[in-house]
This record gives sequence, structure tokens and C-alpha cells, in this order.
Amino acid sequence: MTPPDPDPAATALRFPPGFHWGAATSAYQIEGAATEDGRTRSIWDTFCRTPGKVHRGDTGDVAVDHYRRSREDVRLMAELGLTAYRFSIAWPRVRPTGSGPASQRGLDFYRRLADDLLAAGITPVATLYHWDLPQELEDAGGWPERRTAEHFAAYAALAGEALGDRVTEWTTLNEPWCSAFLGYGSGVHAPGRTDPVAALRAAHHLNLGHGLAVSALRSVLPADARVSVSLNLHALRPLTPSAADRDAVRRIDAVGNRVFLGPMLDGGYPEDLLADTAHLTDWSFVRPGDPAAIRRRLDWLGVNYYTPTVVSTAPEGTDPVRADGHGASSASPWPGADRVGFHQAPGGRTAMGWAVDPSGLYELLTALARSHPELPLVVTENGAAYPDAPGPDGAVDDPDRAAFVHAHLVAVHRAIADGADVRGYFLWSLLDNFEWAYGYAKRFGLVHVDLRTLARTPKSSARWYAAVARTGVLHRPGPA
Ligand code: IFM
Repeated sequence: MTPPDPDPAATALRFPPGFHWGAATSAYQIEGAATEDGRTRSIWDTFCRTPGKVHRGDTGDVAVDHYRRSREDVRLMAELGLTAYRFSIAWPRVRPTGSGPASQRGLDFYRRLADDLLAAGITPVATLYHWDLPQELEDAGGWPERRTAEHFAAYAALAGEALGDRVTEWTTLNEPWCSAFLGYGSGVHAPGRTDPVAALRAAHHLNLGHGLAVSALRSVLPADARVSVSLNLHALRPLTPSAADRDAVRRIDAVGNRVFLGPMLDGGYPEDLLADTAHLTDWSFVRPGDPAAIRRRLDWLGVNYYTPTVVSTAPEGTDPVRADGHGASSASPWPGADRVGFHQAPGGRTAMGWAVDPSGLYELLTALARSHPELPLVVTENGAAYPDAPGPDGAVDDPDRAAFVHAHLVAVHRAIADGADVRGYFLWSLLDNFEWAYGYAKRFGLVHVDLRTLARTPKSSARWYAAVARTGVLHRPGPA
């Protein structure tokens, strides 16, 4: 282990040659053009129109108009020196009914985007599912139903066939934990259901959809294409060293992390998860061939990280504290972990109220390197929301974001020095965008977007990040 540098920020840190410097976005959060070129409704279009679900009733109808401004946005990425760009394909745009014919006009948008990126020397990284399930599939039961996994694999094949000549880096799902447990458990995300059994069924069918999609992609993509998945793994800490609080860590690790890592990487669901949830379900929706279908070889694993999670076991008869950072709901997104309390981690906070603590990222990367040493890792999301606003001269100065990213890159560098095979870092996000239930109230972008004119202004953090991306050398951010 590398001893922590007393002041790593003071030193210029060189990243390995070929390390990818990227930024990430997702379709519903930036594209807009919700009804254009044959796109149909997704569960988020419906959810945004459900009173009380999304801040101020904001929607992704226009978002930040990336569908029309993608050329300008690719030019911005080139100016920022990005070597890779992670975007998601909107399922309802390219296969409007979820399971019927492809929309060539929808596919053309992503063909053009990939071509523009390649022409600018930027590697396209396509995510197939960043939460925008076609509404028609939700009406037929959504992710709790097995058919959705099968439709997802067919959509993966269709997207791979259409784009595989241009896109070589693929991710199946983004943060399936959120799709299953915020979407069907606590209901703070679309489709807004609050049923713990539906959430567990959804988790399994997302796992199955992932495995089937990996196989489908490999059957249509060139041999040098690479396939992965992005998980928002929880970096867990017990509130106290007590056995009860350590057991809370175990339970959240089971339903937060190992519910995906187990089947995807190790071939099955952890025994303790099955035991913790036995009062809810016998898991008979897992069919005999499923574990083998889910555990497919991956070329790299995407890790999304924002903040650590501090947990305790609430004493019998008391209400657990519920500050888990995933929105307010009376229903829990943690089936089988009923008496777990969630506490604020110490340290400064972002505008999401999330504690800034890069050590969680170091811990996740080095733990994965120990448990799965053959698997390259990529940080597919990391970033922070701050209340950025233009100054009188129109410039947007966001020193907090640069400091946040710097501190997390120091952690990534240290993880690499300690043996983790980390190949790239994608900052969330390229542009200010639609932050789900928070609407447009939270700004995560390197590039400020005026929500009235949709004008783009790179923030000071973007200029700093551009220098890092161009040189592969991390310096402490200076004054703007
Ligand atoms: O905006 C989201 C993104 O869609 C998924 N990961 C977390 C980000 C910040 O909340």
C-alpha cells in the first residue's frame, strides 16, 4: 500500500499513458426533442407529469436541447481536450414501442454523434440504458417482468448492429440499483412504484437483461468491441464499530452492491441477501439457467461514485434515521434491511447534501482490484452539484467543483499506484442538465447552461479539467 501522501495535492501526479479523460451524460437528461423523429414516451416522461414527483414539474421535453445542438456540444468537448465521451442511447428513440421496429431517424442521430466524436478524436462510449424505459414496456409490467429483460437484449442487438461499425465501447446498464430500488422500491424515480418484491424482481431482471445484452452485443459487434456495465457501488461505513452497525453494513452491501456484483461477476446471489429477504420472496423468479446467462465476461467494469454511506442498526422499537441521500419517501429502497439507519457522513457537502469524501472511491477501486484482479476498471461517473451562477462578466467560477474533482482524481491515482487497473475517468457531467426528481435545480455540469437561452459557457473547472486531460498530469486547481 502506498502511504497516503501528506499533501498529495501539492504534487503533480502523472496518469498512465492512454488513460481516458472523459465526461458523461444521459439521453433523457440532455437531449430534449421528446416527441421528435418518432420518439415515444418513456417512464420518465410519464413520471415528470405525475403531480408532486419532480421539482416544480420540470420535464426533459427540452432539457438542454442536445438533440439539436450535438455538433456544438462535440466542439465544446474537443475544446476541453476530452479523449472520450460517455452518452446513453434513448431506447424510446431508436425502438419506439420498446419491442417493435427500429427508428432509422433515431439511430441516425447516434450515428452522426459517433461520427462527429470520432472526427474530433473522441472515443464514443455508449450506454444502452440510463433509465428511460419505453412506457409501453412499463405498461406491460416493466422490469419486474422477465419479458423486459428479453426486450432489452433485442434492443441491444439492434443498437449494436446499427452502431457497431463506429462505437467500440459499450455499457449495458447505468446504475441498475437506482432503476430497481428507487424506481420500484422507494418510488422517488420513475415509474414510482413502492413495492419491495417488485424491486427485487426488477433487480433480477435487470441482471438478466444485462447478461442477455452482453451476449447479444457480442454476437453482432466486431471482435475488438468492449462491453461493460456501470454500477453505483456504495462505499459503506458503520456508524460505530459495534457488531450491530457492522451488520448494517453487511445488509446494505448485500442489497446495494452484491445484488449486482454477485450474479454479474461471481455467478449467483449472495446467500445472506436471500436470507435477509426470505420474508418477502423465495426468489423463484430466478430460473435455473439465469446465473449462467447473467455471468458474462466483461471487458471492464464501470464504477460510479459520489459519496460514502454511513449506516447503523436502529435499536428495536425506534425509527431508523433515513438520511440515505436518495430523496424523501415513506417507502424504503432497501428491501430486507428494515432497521438500518442512514447518517450524514462528515465533511463538506455538495448542493445535493452529499458529503465530499474521496476515500470511498479509493476503497471501492482497491477492493474491486483485490476481489477481481483481472477486470479493468473505469470511473464512469464522479462529480458534484454546486449552485453555479454567472458573474457580472458572464464567467462562471466554480472552484468547489475543481477542488472536488481534483481530490477524487488524487484518490484514483493512489488506487492505481496501489495496483488497481483503472483505465479512465468520466466526469459527471459535461453539461448542466435535468437532475431527475430535482429537475433543473441542481447543476452538475463542467459547462454552464442558461436554462432560458440554452447558451453554453464552460465554467472555470472546465478550463482546469481541459489542462489535465491534455497533459495527463494532475495539478492542484489554481484561482480562476
Ligand atoms: O445525474 C445522475 C446520473 O443520471 C446517474 N448518476 C448520478 C447522477 C447525479 O445524481
